[in-house]
Amino acid sequence: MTTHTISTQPYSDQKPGTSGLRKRVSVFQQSHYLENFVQSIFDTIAAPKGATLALGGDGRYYNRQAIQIILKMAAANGFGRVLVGQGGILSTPAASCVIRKYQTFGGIILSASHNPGGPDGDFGIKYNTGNGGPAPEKITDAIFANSKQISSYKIKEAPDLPLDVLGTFELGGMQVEVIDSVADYAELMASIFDFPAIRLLLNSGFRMKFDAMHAVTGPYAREILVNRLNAPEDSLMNAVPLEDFGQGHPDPNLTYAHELVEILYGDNAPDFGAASDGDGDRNMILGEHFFVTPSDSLAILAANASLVPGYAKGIAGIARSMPTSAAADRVAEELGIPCYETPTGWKFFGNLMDAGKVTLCGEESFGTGSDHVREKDGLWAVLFWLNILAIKRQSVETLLKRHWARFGRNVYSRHDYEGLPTEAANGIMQHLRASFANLPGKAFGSYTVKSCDDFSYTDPIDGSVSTAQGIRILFADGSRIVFRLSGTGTEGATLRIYLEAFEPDIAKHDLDAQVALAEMIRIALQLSELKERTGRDQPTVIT
Ligand code: G16
Repeated sequence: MTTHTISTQPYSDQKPGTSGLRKRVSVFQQSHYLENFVQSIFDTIAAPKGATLALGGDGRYYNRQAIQIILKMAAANGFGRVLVGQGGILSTPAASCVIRKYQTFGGIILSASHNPGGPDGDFGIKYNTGNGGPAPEKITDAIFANSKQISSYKIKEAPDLPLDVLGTFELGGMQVEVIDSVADYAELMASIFDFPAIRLLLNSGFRMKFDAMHAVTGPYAREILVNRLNAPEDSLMNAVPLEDFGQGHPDPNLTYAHELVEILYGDNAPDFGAASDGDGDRNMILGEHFFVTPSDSLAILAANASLVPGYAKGIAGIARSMPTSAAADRVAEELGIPCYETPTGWKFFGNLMDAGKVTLCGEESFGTGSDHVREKDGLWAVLFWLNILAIKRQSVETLLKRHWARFGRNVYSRHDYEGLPTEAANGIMQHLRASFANLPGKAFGSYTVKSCDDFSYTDPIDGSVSTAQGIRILFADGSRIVFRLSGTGTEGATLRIYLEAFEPDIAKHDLDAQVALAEMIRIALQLSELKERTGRDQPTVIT
């Protein structure tokens, strides 16, 4: 098979964001666009000849075409073997599992996560290193640098491979192994959780609904929840993956997973509800008429980890992203283990996990996970919750209320303003930075500013420094407001406002978060001049 070296021109916009390169499908369909980025990855990682790569995606529109192109480029660039998920499918945590289990050199994951799909939707690509985790910034920066000076890429001339059939194929001297997308992951879950206890729970009148949102977790949930744990088939909804996610927005939150939310808040609601996103790494947890914030979810998992066989020996530490509430910190303190605060992005947890410093990690953006892989993991979180409920036999609400009674409640909410003009959003951040000098000591209603900064992080393992990771306004009573621009959107800018107040008083734990945080919400709007600068004062999404 002939290897072609194709001349190309660089694109200037291939800078990976919070999690890889995410763009509209039409952007990826531009001539050589995908190829340029893939070649930039290969040039950056300089894998030894004959190395093994893992490859798979969330099955969204353009996944199949992209997989075929990447296979031909991998062969032309000297890879010896590629493990590819059947039909080109691997959820993000399953890809991380495959990379680790088969010790591949690294992996390429095709996903724009929770962003909508289809011809008018988004596509994405990212590289994960041999530990199974997203490439750290020094690699993504180098990929971007290479993408700006690329002049050619290499590709084999070969027919497309039949990826729906399990088996091994040859592509220009490279082996392509089409593997079962679900089996390795399901085995890993069975090795961590108390499946017999969960099976008993699911067969004792406990009712659950899992919403796969027409995305990648459908087959994983069917194999694990229905086939292995005997959950009734109607425990699953939207479990057949579609290239356009049924034209939905596969983001498991109160706004976009409204179908599930209506069931859990409706009459005769099930005991437990959960949803996962486009690529299976996010999760939302609901009880009967009850929403668990992702920050609280991390704290609950940490506090109850000893009930899960895989963590029964104890957890080494916890890490959370900076905007995530400090609920987990309180648990860590009681357990006598460290709690690390990192910038937003799962890639920042990798070093801590590799060094054995943390076992559980979590983010307010509906991500929780552990060192079983190096990605956040939606179904893992669902199984963790089921394992806890199977042992404790309490409702989700009771579990939370008892947790708050013991640790206090970090009342928390995130307000997203999506689709803002980029200039206006940058203007808000600049304005906030410019007010740092005047804010400390100033009183706003019952809150007084203690300090403010732009969060920066020095990785304790490799010493790398990441600056400008979000603006923090810290108040004297421990409450805080964080302002940050999203790094995963593809249209305009999204401003995220994270609000947190600590409430030790059990009598106030029943208050709705929006009510409890009403004054802070007003302060956030005042400090940011959001309405004056954008004309908006109502968020598009509240979580
Ligand atoms: C990605 C990252 C997460 C991050 C999230 C939100 O999630 O993997 O670590 O917390 O984006 O990022 P932002 O606030 O910049 O939009 P996913 O699920 O999209 O891969």
